Amino acid sequence: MLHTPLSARTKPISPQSHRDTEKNTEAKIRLKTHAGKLDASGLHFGIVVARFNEFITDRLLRSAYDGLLRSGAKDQDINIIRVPGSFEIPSAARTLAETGKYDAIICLGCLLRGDTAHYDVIVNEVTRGIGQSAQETGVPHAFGVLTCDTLEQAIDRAGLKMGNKGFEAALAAIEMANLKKTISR
Ligand code: DLZ
Repeated sequence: MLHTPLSARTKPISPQSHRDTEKNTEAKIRLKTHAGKLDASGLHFGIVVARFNEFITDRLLRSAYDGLLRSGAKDQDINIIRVPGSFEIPSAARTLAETGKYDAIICLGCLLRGDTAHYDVIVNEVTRGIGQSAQETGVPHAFGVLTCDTLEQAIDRAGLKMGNKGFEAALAAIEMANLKKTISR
């Protein structure tokens, strides 16, 4: 059987038509892409915040709260639940999520390696617990639990050199709450 050479089968593509195809592809991808808006108006949030390392978690809380209000959330639509330490965050987050009253839960805590025996085990447990609560309840949970080696690193992430992870968690919660509404329609 005779084979047609590849060069004879394929038409050469001009650079212009190649650029057009690329532009079309980009436009199509843009049309098909969904991302949650950063608009918190009409949404309800639960914030679960650990008291342990309160010097840090208070800063995370203030910034998360500020992020929600600046994005249009109403004061009365935000509930704050305090728990003793990060270890208690997942169970409280789950209880809140299961009420069905919240569009997203924001989890805030600070685990310091120096302070915590079995640090890695606790970090894994808190992370797994928050993820599991999110997946099993279907309510977005934002992870604002700092896991740091030193207090200095935690301070940097609670408003100093590395921004504020509480604020970032609030924005993630807003985005995911809106995304859930968009993609579950
Ligand atoms: C006990 C403890 C220790 C040693 N370190 C921390 C920490 O660095 N960050 C934190 O959020 N919590 C810590 N805790 C408290 C535990 O999370 C938990 O509250 C207690 O073990 C009671 O269950």
